Amino acid sequence: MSRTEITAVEAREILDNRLEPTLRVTVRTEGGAVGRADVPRGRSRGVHEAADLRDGGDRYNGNGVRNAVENVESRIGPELLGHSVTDQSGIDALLCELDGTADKSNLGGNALTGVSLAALKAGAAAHDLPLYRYLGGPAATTIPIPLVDLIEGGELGASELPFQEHQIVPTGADSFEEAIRMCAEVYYELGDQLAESHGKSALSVGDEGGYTPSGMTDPREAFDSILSAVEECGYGDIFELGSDVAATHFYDPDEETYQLAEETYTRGELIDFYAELTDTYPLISIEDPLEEDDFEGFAELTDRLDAQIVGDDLFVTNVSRLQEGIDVGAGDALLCKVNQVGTVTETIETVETARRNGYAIQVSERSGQTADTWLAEVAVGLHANQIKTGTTRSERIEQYNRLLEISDDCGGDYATWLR
Ligand code: 2PG
Ligand code: MG
Repeated sequence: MSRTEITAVEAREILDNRLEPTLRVTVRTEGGAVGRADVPRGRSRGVHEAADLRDGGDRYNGNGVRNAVENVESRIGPELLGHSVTDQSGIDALLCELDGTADKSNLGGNALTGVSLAALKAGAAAHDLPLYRYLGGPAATTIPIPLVDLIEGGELGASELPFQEHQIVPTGADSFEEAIRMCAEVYYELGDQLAESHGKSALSVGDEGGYTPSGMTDPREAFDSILSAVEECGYGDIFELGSDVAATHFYDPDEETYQLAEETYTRGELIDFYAELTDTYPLISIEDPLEEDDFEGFAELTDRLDAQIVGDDLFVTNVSRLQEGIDVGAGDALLCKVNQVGTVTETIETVETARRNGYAIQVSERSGQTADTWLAEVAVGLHANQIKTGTTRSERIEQYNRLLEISDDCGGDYATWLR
């Protein structure tokens, strides 16, 4: 028996930052290597994502994952025994075969994600390498630029803002450490200003740790507030702006219109609105500006605006959907979420396809996750030039803390913005 052979696959139900259940999967090898991974969960999910298997019933309002745990331990685990953790693509192919569905609804995309990531971590442990180095090789030395969500709306924040995230992007920083410090200082200053303008309740934070000022309904007001804090800190030349619009969530498919607060926009009007925003603000990244099946509209925006257009619900980290986008010129950045597609190998394939076609890579958290720091490792290991992992709350901060360590560990260079 080789030391890298899998001898046990275990799973349990744990809780994420929303106090909702998720899976923790452990893979053990003959040589004593252990890989343990927690599975994240989105709230503003795309309809084309891999299925997230939930138990239903009353327990945890239907969100229990005992069936997914059972699938890992009884249906997946026994099939993996004896396989080497170093054969990630073989393990992932077997997972897909065992599931046998296109959307991973048989065993659960969450069950597959947990096993795939735990095997990856066990592979790193078996080689006595940090995960980012095992995944990315000696060239994994770039620390991605963070897109930090300072004001939250949409499905993730208790505010009336239609856009989900209003981000700062420290493209002008010299190092990741400096970037994070300046982001933190802007965050404090913004808090002071919002408390004054919108009352102390504005300091409540959403799922990703951004502020949720009540009474703010216009994205321009959010961008103005952020820029005012940036200016007050004297960091005008460091920061640009980004947004995850998550437009599907305010799209009315019957009317084919978008509802932004009190105003109804046609698709064309919304595209014009983005053009106005990029003319007015230093807005360099717009994620999901239109509903999740509008490849054509994404292509129009990619062509028309200088800002990068990021596909999240559009691509769902799925290589076929990305290829559809590449074919028509939709988007020029990939949002990368392992659990959207379900395995590490499929994620790598999508990322490599994106890179070959000139897309930027933004590795992203989910709004529901734990303090497991595989996200930071995977971002560096996949040579991503951007990371999105929220703002305050420990499950977000731990990713920044791990990136700070990785930066020291590998003498990492801070990434450059691609366009
Ligand atoms: C998004 C994400 C994370 P969720 O839309 O990009 O920011 O939200 O994880 O809820 O899908
Ligand atoms: Mg998104």
